[in-house]
Amino acid sequence: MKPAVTYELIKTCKQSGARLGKVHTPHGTFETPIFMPVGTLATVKTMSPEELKELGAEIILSNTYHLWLRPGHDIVKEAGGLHKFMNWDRPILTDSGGFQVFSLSDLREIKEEGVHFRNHLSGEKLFLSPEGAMEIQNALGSDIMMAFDECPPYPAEYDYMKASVERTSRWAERCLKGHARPEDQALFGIVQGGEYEELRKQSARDLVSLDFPGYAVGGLSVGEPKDVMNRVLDFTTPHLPENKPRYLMGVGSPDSLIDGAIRGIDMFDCVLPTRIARNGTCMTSEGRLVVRNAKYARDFRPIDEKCDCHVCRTYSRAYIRHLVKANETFGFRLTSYHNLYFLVNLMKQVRQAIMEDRLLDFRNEFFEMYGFNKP
Ligand code: PRF
Ligand code: ZN
Repeated sequence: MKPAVTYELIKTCKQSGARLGKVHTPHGTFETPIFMPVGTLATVKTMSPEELKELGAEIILSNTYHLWLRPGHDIVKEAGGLHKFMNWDRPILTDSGGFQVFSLSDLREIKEEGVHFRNHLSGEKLFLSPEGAMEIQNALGSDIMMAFDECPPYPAEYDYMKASVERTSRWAERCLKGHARPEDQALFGIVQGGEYEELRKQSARDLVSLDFPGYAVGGLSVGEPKDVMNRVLDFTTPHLPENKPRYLMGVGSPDSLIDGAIRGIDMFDCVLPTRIARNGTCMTSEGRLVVRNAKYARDFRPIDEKCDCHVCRTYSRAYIRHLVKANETFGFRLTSYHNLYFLVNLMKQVRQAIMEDRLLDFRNEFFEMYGFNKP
């Protein structure tokens, strides 16, 4: 059977090794490298699907754990699946819940069968397993489902990490067995192993032998320094097949998107642009701009003078500052829109630079402007 999701390599950047490609899904095709906005609760916070399309989003992410707790995957299924439920007809990727269980709930207990934990809303005792995560994601009907994994904290001891990687591989196999809709939903495996080269290699080898239609690199952006993340990618992506998409989970700072693409990553997601937008922080070509700041009270320029998004063409820093300070919802919609546009557009520029074999030059120019090269 042809997998529900396939990867087409268009070209490799001669200067950096980054990949330009296309991912084909049952809800359409998107070009990679790509940034995926996060819609945890079947909404990208404050944004309508129409606005997401207008700003150029091609695929969004949602969460198994949150939709399981509310409204319940049975209700989403009854609505005709997540695409219909939330009125988004482009591709959707769902995370498996593994990571959310570890980051949101306390009193969790990891067993071979799955994870026991408490509902972060009600305190009720719950259990999630590889089979459960598949059943929920099959009900949601996402184009790309993620395997149920363990994302250990950073740093973790080698022995703990080794046992965890081996369990994650066994769970991945159970996920494949439990997956009921391979004809129209693709299941991606998640490589773990922390900062340990040997364990990353082992994890990749285990998962590649199971022949998933795509692979994620998990367990990064969990508090490790940037150079550790880059080093882990350097020794992990070479173990992943060239004809399948590669997804770096939970990464969304502009520098890491560029550095990830250079290391052969095709897909990224992060709450960062929408989360910082809701406290009035904007991403701009010259670095972060905290629009709440008093110095913008009479600044009638756009958030980013180099940005051609609807917000920057229409509204001023002074107006947005006023809204954000007054806690007006519209202010958060404007900062969210701009930040998402900024990352979606950044990836467009990354793809163009790959096309022109100049991604390392683009990286240097961008880092210079964004302020990463400053002491
Ligand atoms: N596993 C899963 N989801 C994730 C991660 C992971 O390791 C991360 C790591 N940054 C973010 N989201 N399933
Ligand atoms: Zn803008």
